[in-house]
Amino acid sequence: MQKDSKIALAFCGTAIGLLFISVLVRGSTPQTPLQANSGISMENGIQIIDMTAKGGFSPSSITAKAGVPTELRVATNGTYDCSSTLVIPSLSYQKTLKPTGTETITISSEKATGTLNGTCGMGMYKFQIAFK
Ligand SMILES: [Cu+2]
Repeated sequence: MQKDSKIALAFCGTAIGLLFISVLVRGSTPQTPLQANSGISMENGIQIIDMTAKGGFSPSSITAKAGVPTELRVATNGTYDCSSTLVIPSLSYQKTLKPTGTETITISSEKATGTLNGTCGMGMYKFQIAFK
């Protein structure tokens, strides 16, 4: 039990380190910076929330419109850390995503209310969507 959580910690720690390095590397090349709520758009009346999963979830804090049929699109790109396992308790959703790809999670307008919490497989990386 304790050994497991230590391994998980090391796992997450390594992932955070890699993310840090990738941020540093990315900082040297001009690219569109990720901003809060930059991942929200509307497509044919459906609210699309774009998020990436790699060394955690980005953006990890999102404000979206409530009562709107929503799709959460989680993109992985060479994601081998534990954020490739996505857990959203309120949707009874748990899945290990492909290392590279996009997973679409449908959130009905009834469910698009309040705060939706998600975590990685070990509950260390978190994200939150506040439907307002
Ligand atoms: Cu984790």
